[in-house]
Amino acid sequence: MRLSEYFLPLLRENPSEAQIVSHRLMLRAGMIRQSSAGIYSWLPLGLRVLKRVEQIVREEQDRSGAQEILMPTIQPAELWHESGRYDDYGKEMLRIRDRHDREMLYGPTNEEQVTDIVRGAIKSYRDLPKNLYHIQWKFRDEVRPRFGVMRGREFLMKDNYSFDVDAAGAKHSYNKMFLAYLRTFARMGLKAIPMRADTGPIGGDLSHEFQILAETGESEVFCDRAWLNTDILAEEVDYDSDLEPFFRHWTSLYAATDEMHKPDTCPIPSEQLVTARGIEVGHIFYFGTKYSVPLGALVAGPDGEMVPLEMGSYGIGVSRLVGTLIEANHDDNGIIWPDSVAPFSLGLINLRVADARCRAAADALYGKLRSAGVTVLYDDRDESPGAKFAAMDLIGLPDQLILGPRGLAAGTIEWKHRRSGARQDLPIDTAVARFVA
Ligand code: 5CA
Repeated sequence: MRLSEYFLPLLRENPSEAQIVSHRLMLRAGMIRQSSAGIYSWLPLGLRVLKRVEQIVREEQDRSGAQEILMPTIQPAELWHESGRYDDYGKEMLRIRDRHDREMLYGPTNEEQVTDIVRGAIKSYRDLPKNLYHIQWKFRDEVRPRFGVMRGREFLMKDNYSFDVDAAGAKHSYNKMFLAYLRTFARMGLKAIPMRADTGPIGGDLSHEFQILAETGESEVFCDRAWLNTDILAEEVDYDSDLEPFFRHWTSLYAATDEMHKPDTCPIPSEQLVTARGIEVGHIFYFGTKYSVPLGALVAGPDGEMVPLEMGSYGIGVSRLVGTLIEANHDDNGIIWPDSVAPFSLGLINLRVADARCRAAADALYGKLRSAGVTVLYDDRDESPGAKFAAMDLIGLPDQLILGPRGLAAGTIEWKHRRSGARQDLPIDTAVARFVA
């Protein structure tokens, strides 16, 4: 993409409404614009990152055996009357009436809707287990939307729902998601600590939140100091094996959110306990028959008896992750994208567009990189070098190639690694090969 043609409305000044660094940088880097409180438009650069995050989430859901569907954003109120949650959900739910005066709502979550789909389609334990996910916009009329996409009113969530015939099967489904979540966040270079959590309006009694430790986090969390030195890698584990040992291993170190942490009964000594702030990027729940009983989602079990489905639900804040990734990866000059989610992998800067030789060499390099499949943002604008360096650092692409008349005369181009700041002159002829995966 040529920057001269790209829609990238950068802001020079820090927007006064932004209190945390990710919100500031998303606005300054032209990734989002606010539409109304807690509701945003995603501009080209921001959308590329959102799509990459979404794709990692999707790949790990698929790998776990979950199947993608797409449910609507607007739901009929009847389903929520059936489950009894229509009144419970209170002011957070955006309620709508259609032209026939039917009660509708903009979905804050989809337990009822997916249970309705499954109850009509699955009649026997032989068709279980099933795990269905979708990546869809949600609306919650939050009292205090804030911090940009971190606590929005409209936000993108990956949510999925598991259906099993009995509690043992449901726990296996829970463990699979536990594994999928550790893998998902690790692939983004994030350290998400699984913490015992409260179930709130979703219900149930087994629940974990995945928390990224960060000063700007909205949750107060408590964990064993040993977590600080524990790496969480995208482990290769067979999803069909017994996942209990894996689950036990990753829950053996103490970690709890503030609703679950009880100082009096905390199992570890106070000098071993860390109190910190966390960003909740995922939340998983096992709630058994909470929805299947009122909605009448029953299947014939192995002995022919009709039994209610055992269910769990699992959420990842896809749009929140974009802000979280910036909270975890930035410096004074701007964003530093991890390779796995970067909107482009390389920024190519032509320092002297008025110079015909520089332009020809930069154009040729741009062409070669594109043919090699490298995603490149090419700064071919007629701007000062300082403005170009600042823009490239602000948007945070992992690598930069800087071409100027002096290097060109010597047959070299400067490579700058955004994260380390390391710089090196590379021969122009072989530079492309270095960035081909
Ligand atoms: N039905 C369940 C799981 S599918 C559910 O709704 N869980 S949740 O309420 O915990 O939300 C799942 C994830 O969505 C959270 O972990 C968080 O990362 C994200 N999320 C929740 N509310 C917001 C919000 N207002 N803005 C941005 N992300 C949010």
